[in-house]
Amino acid sequence: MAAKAYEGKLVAPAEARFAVVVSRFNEFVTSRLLGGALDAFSRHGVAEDNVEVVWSPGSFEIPLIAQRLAGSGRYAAVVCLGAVIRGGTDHHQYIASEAAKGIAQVALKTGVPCVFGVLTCDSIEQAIERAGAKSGNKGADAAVAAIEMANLFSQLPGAGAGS
Ligand code: INI
Repeated sequence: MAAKAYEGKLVAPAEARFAVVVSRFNEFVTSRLLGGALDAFSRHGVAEDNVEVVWSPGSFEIPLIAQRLAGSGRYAAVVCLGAVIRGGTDHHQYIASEAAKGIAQVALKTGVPCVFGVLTCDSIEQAIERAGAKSGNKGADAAVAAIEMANLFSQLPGAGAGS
């Protein structure tokens, strides 16, 4: 028996709009994640007019902004970009875990794919490596995941917001 299978292609549905929420905290890293995400959208044929960028003060605030955007019904997916880097205290752990939990909750609550492109690193070097140096660009990876999810959701039964 050949069961029907669904699989997202790396092709954005026609006229699909994407939102990118990007944290200003550690901007020297996050601006590179944003550059990677915008480049990936462009190289996958998403028109510049169909990508909108919203700056967040820090990664902690990303979920609330993502919720507003996802709830608008305007976007096929929301890409969340930030860089949480370990400091001298455990402050960064609270920020990273709230960002991760919050972004997941927004996706589940709204039904709109919200992609986790928040780096959680022990050092600035690790963050730079993941923002366009030797470990690739996690912003680009997040944009590609958003395209895949938008494509998958355009096929799956039970269309949600933005699809
Ligand atoms: N925000 C980050 O995005 N990354 C960090 O590493 C970070 N650290 O470590 O402090 C950070 N703090 C700011 C935080 O996200 C909030 O903007 C702030 O606490 C105000 O709510």
